[in-house]
Amino acid sequence: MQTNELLNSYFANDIRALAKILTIVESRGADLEDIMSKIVSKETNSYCIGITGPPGAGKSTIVDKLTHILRKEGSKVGIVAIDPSSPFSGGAVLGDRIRMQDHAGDEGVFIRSLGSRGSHGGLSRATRDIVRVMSGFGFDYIIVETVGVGQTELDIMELADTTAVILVPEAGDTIQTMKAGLLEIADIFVINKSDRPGADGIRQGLTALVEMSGGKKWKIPVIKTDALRTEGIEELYSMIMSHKDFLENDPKRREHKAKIREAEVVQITIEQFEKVLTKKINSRSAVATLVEKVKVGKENPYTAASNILQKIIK
Ligand SMILES: Nc1nc2c(ncn2[C@@H]2O[C@H](COP(=O)(O)OP(=O)(O)OP(=O)(O)O)[C@@H](O)[C@H]2O)c(=O)[nH]1
Ligand SMILES: [Mg+2]
Repeated sequence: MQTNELLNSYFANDIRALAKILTIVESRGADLEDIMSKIVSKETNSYCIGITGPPGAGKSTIVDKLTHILRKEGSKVGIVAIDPSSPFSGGAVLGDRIRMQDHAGDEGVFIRSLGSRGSHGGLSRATRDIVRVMSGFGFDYIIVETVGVGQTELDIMELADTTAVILVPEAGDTIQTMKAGLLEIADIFVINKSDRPGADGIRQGLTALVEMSGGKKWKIPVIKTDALRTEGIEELYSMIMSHKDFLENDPKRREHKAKIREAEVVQITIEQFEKVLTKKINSRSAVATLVEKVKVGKENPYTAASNILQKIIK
């Protein structure tokens, strides 16, 4: 299908066109810039919710239950499940698909899994674009589920408007070692699996952590859930809505968004430059000669690389 045709179908709300565009986004395909620039120039109103936390904390179960509430409110929901440790797109997160089969056949819910393989090392870039493509398609809420509490999540979570960090009663050590990091990421703390012992202790610990950090306009709420039995999910939903209201009135939000856009344009430029450069390296015969020399051991790769760069810049 031609790019234009594909975009027309996408804008006409064809779910297959959406899926195809997402595949191009994941593989950072040739038409990426063209497609993205047309999609991004359309104003949208969608709200991005980040759900992050250690493996098996119950993130997918929470996403599933939240989706039910959002659907009842009449909102359309796009879900992106990211597993950076998975070499296969949609492999390790297959469980998510099964768990969320509940929503199969519901046109108001669209689920996409993303492993590290499809994204060519640019997981946060691919995720950002996937969220854009979903929001251009008209989903009111886009939920991004990501595993772990670390740097990748920080990157990815920058694009979420509201981020909930999901912990479990056994997470005492994680909280101790991750204090500052957790506070930086979380807009809401969730202690899931609160049917198990220790939930109240963790809750006190987290509340103390929030109190100590003090002085912020948004005080991070700490809530308990039992996602399996759908307990506390309504509260989580209402906390997300409170944070959404808070952001709408927060002047700092615009500054924050501006900073993200700034970082983004640099990222995109580098990515495009890399593509141009790769093309040139592969197409020039003078470069090929140099590469050939390296291959047979007549030149070292460092000197060759410097020479290649010189040739291309000229
Ligand atoms: N006891 C209990 N089990 C739960 C709860 N929430 C989820 N689980 C179970 O915990 C397991 C993991 O749940 P998931 O929702 O897949 O967790 P996840 O965080 O998405 O897992 P990964 O994506 O693999 O990191 C499943 O067997 C769930 O049924 C809860 O509140 N209490
Ligand atoms: Mg999951």
